[in-house]
Amino acid sequence: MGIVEDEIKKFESGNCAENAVFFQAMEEVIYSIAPLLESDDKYKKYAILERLVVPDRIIKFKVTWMDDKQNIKVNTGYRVQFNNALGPYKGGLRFHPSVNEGILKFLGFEQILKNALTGLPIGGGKGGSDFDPKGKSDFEVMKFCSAFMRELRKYIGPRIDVPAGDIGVGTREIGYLFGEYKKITSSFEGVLTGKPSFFGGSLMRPEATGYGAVYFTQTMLEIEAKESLEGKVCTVSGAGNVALHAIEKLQQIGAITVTCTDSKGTIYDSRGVDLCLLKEIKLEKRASLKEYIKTHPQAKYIPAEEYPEGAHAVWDIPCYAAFPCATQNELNDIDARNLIINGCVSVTEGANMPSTPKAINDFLSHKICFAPAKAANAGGVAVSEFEMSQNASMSKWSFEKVDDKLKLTMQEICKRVALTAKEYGVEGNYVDGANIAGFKKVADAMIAEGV
Ligand code: NDP
Ligand code: 2IT
Repeated sequence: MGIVEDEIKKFESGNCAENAVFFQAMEEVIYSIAPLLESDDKYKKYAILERLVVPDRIIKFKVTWMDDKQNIKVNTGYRVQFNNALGPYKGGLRFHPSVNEGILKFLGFEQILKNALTGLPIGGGKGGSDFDPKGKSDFEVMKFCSAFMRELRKYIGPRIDVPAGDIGVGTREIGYLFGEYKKITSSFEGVLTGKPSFFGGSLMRPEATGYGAVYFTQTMLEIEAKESLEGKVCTVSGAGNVALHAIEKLQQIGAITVTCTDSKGTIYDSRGVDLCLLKEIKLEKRASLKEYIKTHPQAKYIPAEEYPEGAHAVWDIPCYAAFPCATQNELNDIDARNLIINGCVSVTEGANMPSTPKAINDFLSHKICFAPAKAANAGGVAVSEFEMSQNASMSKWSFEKVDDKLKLTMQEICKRVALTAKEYGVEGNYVDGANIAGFKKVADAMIAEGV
């Protein structure tokens, strides 16, 4: 039995349906780092893998709140404090009805290696709730956030654990969470990132993940001697924080972005999507993408259920570069084949683990430039760390300063990942490069810190 099978077997007993996405994330890392484990027995000696795949702690709590009709509601809240070898636990909060321990373990595990790749002093964690902000009034969201923070605040702190946003948690939610923390503790401190910029939030945090994914892609295409994104057709999935800002940056550099999606359907606008309208629909009205065609009848709206089972309309539209920016496993092997047949050259994961393992294998075997999430979407957490820095020194950086630092960080991550892949004999494989580079950094810290 090879080292990969040996390692995977150790964890098999925990592989239940709820943990499927966590195992998917973990198996990918084990496959990638096998050459490292084989070449240096210190990782085995210090049982790094066994220690890395088990969170330091999982906090689970009840959240009771009252809706606008005075009905009492109960949700479950979580914080997975995964690993703090490199710095305080750091990672987002997700509010979505699908949230469970398995999803948060997958996200927390990815976050450890992602944060390591940034080169900044941050560990990995993730949290959230099965609360669904969709269709709730501002007051209901506020009441939920207050109740959530009344429990969460016992476990977090600027040097302990610093949550931020993710799906369903944006500037509005972080504002309410921060307000409650401050009321309880009387302490105005950087305990959350992604705060509104007029009270402690970093400029450019909302833009950071999407912009960062584009900066990463530009560097990757340069390293791989491919044509740049200027003037090229791009497809993007999602219509939330990451997707909208990826579209924004792509438009700024002269690419033509023709799609976006939400959970109900896809917009295809061959003239390039109207970003102002999208922001109005998704950020202000919090409505369905279907509204887009009222203003732009030339565009197509494809409802999710009308597309053949097993494939996604957005990945069947010819493009030079694709940016999956919605959610996990939204791009499968059928989608990958459609992209490849249609001449796609580059795929960048703005979302966390949007491509299935089979899709990734197809991309790699067809020499598509493939930028994995933990490297390509690290711009969000990097600017979160910049926000922690600003809060700790009571300072405020300009938009230009943050943007310059973000660009540099993404370029450095990309180069390090490419170099690591080359060093380990898998040149051009950014998946292995990212996993090896991230793992090494955390593992070496764990060894140096003792058991
Ligand atoms: P948002 O909540 O702002 O937007 C999420 C988007 O994805 C929405 O358009 C939503 O559609 C769609 N979506 C969510 N779940 C599903 C689903 N099950 N099926 C289809 N579509 C879905 O989240 P973000 O933009 O912040 O996050 C998107 C991805 O990026 C996630 O994977 C997140 O983990 C990752 N990420 C986010 C970072 C950040 O800084 N925010 C940083 C790094 C990664 P609808 O509106 O219909 O719900
Ligand atoms: O997945 C992610 O990197 C995030 N949701 C952002 C985490 C953060 O702490 O900014």
